[in-house]
Amino acid sequence: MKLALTATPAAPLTAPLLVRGPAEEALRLAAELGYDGVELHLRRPEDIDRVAVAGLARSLGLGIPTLGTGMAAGEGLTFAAPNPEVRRRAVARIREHIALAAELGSGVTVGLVRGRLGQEADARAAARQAFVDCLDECCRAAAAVGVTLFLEPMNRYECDYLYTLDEASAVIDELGAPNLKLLADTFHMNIEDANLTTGIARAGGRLGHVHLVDSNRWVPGYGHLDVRGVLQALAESGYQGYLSFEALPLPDPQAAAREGLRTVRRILSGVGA
Ligand code: LER
Ligand code: MN
Repeated sequence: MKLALTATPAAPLTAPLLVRGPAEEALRLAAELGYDGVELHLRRPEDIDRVAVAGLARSLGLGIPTLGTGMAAGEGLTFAAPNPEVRRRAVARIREHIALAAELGSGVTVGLVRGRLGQEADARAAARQAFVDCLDECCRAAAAVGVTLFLEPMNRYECDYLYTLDEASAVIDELGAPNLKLLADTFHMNIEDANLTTGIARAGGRLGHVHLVDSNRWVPGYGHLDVRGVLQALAESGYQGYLSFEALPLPDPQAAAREGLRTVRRILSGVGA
């Protein structure tokens, strides 16, 4: 398994991301510390100099496993929005990220951008269908340029559907798109999934990306997550992708990036992965 830190040119301090500032600086820090990649969270693709970032990542031997897209939801752009024009703009935004991902060799995350279904039963059903249709359109656009989308279950305090790996797996199976994979975030799983290790085992080959983060949303090693159990389950499921530290920059960004890497590398070697 490979390790990535998370970085953003612009996101609120409360967002669980390690490094803030120009993407090039995050790439240099990742290379210096010994990471394999950097997961970038962008409001829109123009937030970075795509040619410079692609060239620097290549020259440093770093991957960019996925582009985080949640900031679109902060602008009100979501797949489940009742207004079709808003949904069209949400899909257009994700398609911009897909085009960038094709250049960077990365995937694209579908997390907060899926939006909320609301309380009323009929409206919920319509909003869920709108979400599935938008996701299907994005899967087709991504497949045309060889990009994978990662669908991320999230906890009940941040969204109102698709909380567990099982629920997101059902959507993946419903769409049947080979380029739609599951993003398992251990912070959300710790709240919603009844059992992390059996949840990972059931997700199996659908797993495409992992946000490895402790119970308190700090990097692994600072909370009470059974990091070894999770890594063992991932290894047993045959997972070979990235573990991204989508964590709060605490006690400070450098220490979090350094200590998280040290902890997880040590445990990985202990489980033979
Ligand atoms: C996004 O990856 C995520 O985990 C959400 O909770 C957004 O903060
Ligand atoms: Mn996450």
